[in-house]
Order: sequence, then C-alpha cells, then structure tokens
Amino acid sequence: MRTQVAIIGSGPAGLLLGQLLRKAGIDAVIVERRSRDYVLSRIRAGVLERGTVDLLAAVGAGARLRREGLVHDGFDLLFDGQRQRIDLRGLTGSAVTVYGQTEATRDLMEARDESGATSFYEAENVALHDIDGQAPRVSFVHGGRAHQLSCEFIAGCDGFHGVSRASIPERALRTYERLYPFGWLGVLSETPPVSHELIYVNHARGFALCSMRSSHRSRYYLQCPIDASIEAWPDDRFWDELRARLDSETAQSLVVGPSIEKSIAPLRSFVAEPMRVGRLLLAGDAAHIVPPTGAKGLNLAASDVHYLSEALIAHYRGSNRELDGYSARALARVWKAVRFSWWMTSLMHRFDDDSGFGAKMQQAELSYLASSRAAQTALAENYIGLPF
Ligand code: RFL
Ligand code: PHB
Repeated sequence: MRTQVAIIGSGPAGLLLGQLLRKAGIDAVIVERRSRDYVLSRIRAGVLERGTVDLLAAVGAGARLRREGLVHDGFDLLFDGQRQRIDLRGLTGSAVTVYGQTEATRDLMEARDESGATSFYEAENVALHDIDGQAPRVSFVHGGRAHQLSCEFIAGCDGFHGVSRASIPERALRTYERLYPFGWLGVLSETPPVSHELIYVNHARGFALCSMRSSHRSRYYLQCPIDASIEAWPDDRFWDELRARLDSETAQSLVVGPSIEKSIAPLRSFVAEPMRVGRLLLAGDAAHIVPPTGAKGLNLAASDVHYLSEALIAHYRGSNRELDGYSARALARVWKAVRFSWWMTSLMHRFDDDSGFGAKMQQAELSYLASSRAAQTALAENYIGLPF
C-alpha cells in the first residue's frame, strides 16, 4: 500500500489531521491500535477553545458541536469557602465550549467515513521504518495479515504511550518532565450539573472540579493520592468527599447518582523536543502532556495539527520552509500551555508542604486574583486559548 501521509493513531490529533489534509487533496491513511469503540469509550477532555471549535467546523465536523456544545462565558474559582467568578467573556471578549472529547472524536470519525478515506483499526505490531530516509514505511498486522504502508511522511499522533516517539533514537530527542505527587479521580454521572459553569476548587482536603457534558450529565474530579485505587472509592465515598470540598450552598444543591464511569489519571507535564525528526512529525500527546487542570491537552493537539497541516500543504505546493519550522512553531505555543497548566495545577492542589509556605503562597495568589482585574485577565486569556 502507498499513501502520502501515514497517520499513527486515531485520537483527536490523528483524525483532525486526516480531515485537514483531505480538504487540501492530500491522501492519508490512519493506523490505530485499538478498536473504534475502545477509542470512543475513553472519557477525557471536556473544554474546547474557540480555535479548536473553528478547526472542527472547518473540516465539516462542527454541526452537532454547534447544536449541542455548551458555550461557557466564565467559570468559578472556589477558595476560602467563597466563589470567585472569572468572567472569560468580559475579560477577553471570548468564551470556551463544553463538548466531550468522545463526541468530537465521533464527529471526526463520521466525517472521515463520509470522505471514504482508509483507516485500519485494531492494527497490531505497528512499527515505523526508515524515518530518516526519503521513503519511510509503516508495518503492521491487520486481521491476521501483514501489511506494509509506504509513504512520504509519518505523522505520529499516537498519544503518550505510542510507538512514534519511541521510534526516535534517544540521542535525537531532549525530554522535559515534571510528575505531580497526586492524581485525579474522575466520575461521570447521569445527573444535572451542580452549577451552570465549571467550579475549580482549592480546599484543605484537596482540589476538586465540577464539570459537565450536558444539562443532564456531570463530570466531577477529586485530587487523590497517586497510588489510590478505584476499589477504594465506591460512589458514596466519592460524593461525600466532593461535598466536603464544596461550600455549603453548592454542597446542598449537589445531585448525586450512580457513576457511569470512574477512572484515575496521574498528572504530569512532559515535552519532547524537537517535534520533527526526519520524516516523522509528532503531534498532540505523542509529543507533550499537560496536567488537565488548565484544560489544554486536546486543544494543544488541535493547534499542533493545524501547524502540521499547513506545513504539509506548503510542502506539496513546493515550499519546505514551513516543514522546517514546524517544530519551533508548535513548541512555542506548547510551552506556554505547559506553563499555564503547571501554574494552575500549583495554584489549586494540595501539596505535601510541612512548612506551610506553599499554602500561604496559594492564598496570597488567590487573594490577588480576586482583587486584580489584570491577574484575572492573564488567567482568562490563557484559559480561552492563546491564538494560533
Ligand atoms: P490520544 O487521544 O491519546 O490518541 C492517541 C491514539 O493513538 C493510539 N495508539 C496507537 N495507534 C497505533 N499504534 C500504536 N502503537 C499506538 N499507540 C497508541 C491510541 O489508541 C489512541 O487512540 O492523543 P491525541 O490525539 O494527541 O489527543 C490528546 C488528548 O486526548 C488529550 O490531550 C486530552 O484528553 C487531555 N485532557 C484534556 N484536554 C483538554 O484540552 N481539555 C480538557 O478538559 C481535558 N481534560 C484530559 C482531560 C485528559 C485526561 N486524562 C485521562 C489524562 C481530563 C483527563 C482526566
Ligand atoms: C472535563 O470536563 O473533563 C474537564 C474540564 C476542565 C478541565 C479538565 C477536565 O480543566
């Protein structure tokens, strides 16, 4: 088999790239390790920046998002028992859209099906070859048969644990990492959200987040120990702990119900540089991870893929300048989101801090945020997403 761009991974990065290339008449084949249903069963991001929404619309995957996405003009920070609203619209003139990653992925898959493009799901033993040469290849086993996919470029969109970054010789990459000493325990429930906007909670018992997927479906998170197990968190314990981290008015209006999904995610910041090695181009979680506190991961995947599609389109029109500049251009935006996610994580979580100095810094910063429009504007402009 032969294609112009072999895309590894059918998450948001791979699917969006496939559609952007298709629109420009560039052929791309997707090779994904998991089944479609498995990819759609992962409950992850919920907040889309304006730029991400625009990209989805531009590739014909925006109709349902326009109908069902919830436009949020602000969110609350809850600390010291008080809610401080961050007026995204008033501070920046823009907003974010709450729409599940699962739904965006489904819309992209449907758009891809309609375009008749080739995808291989449940591909085994995916391996990359000759990424340094002029004629890279991807080999894999599908339905018991061995396949070779010859291509001109490989787009590594296979997430943090994928094969793409792992195929790059160690000496060609520099990585930067910070692990946080806690995780997020997430619950999805068929209950109305406790508030019409998101609430990020700084509490002595730990961070909490009240989010949603729709007017009847809620998503809640609790900061938990890094080694916590799901079994130790039956629903009742989760709801009791969440209530304990909310102010009394919010706690009283919390509607609880059986969890329909429950999972624990570790928190980490990670960046691999450069994002291009030979004819392999990394995008999304394959190149970088941010803690979910700033709601940036999926949105970074979208901005990477926007830059990458522009670079590949320019290449096929005869200019290589954009491909040569891809890594630097993408990383400039990535590092700003890494900084913001790290800052918001540091501001809102409980850290082991014997001296109490860290907690005092959080209180001072939160109190400054509450009193300064300039500080709120800096938070808001990062949250709605820096331009790309
Ligand atoms: P994905 O979604 O991980 O997709 C990668 C795909 O590659 C496949 N794959 C392989 N395919 C072939 N061969 C191999 N060897 C392969 N290895 C892996 C995988 O099966 C998968 O289908 O990466 P992508 O496309 O870069 O997208 C990134 C986003 O998924 C991620 O950044 C976000 O989910 C992060 N995130 C959030 N981002 C936001 O922008 N806003 C949010 O509100 C937000 N909330 C979150 C989040 C992530 C979370 N977790 C679980 C870490 C909340 C949570 C709890
Ligand atoms: C979510 O709804 O899953 C969500 C929202 C905001 C975040 C992280 C996750 O910062």
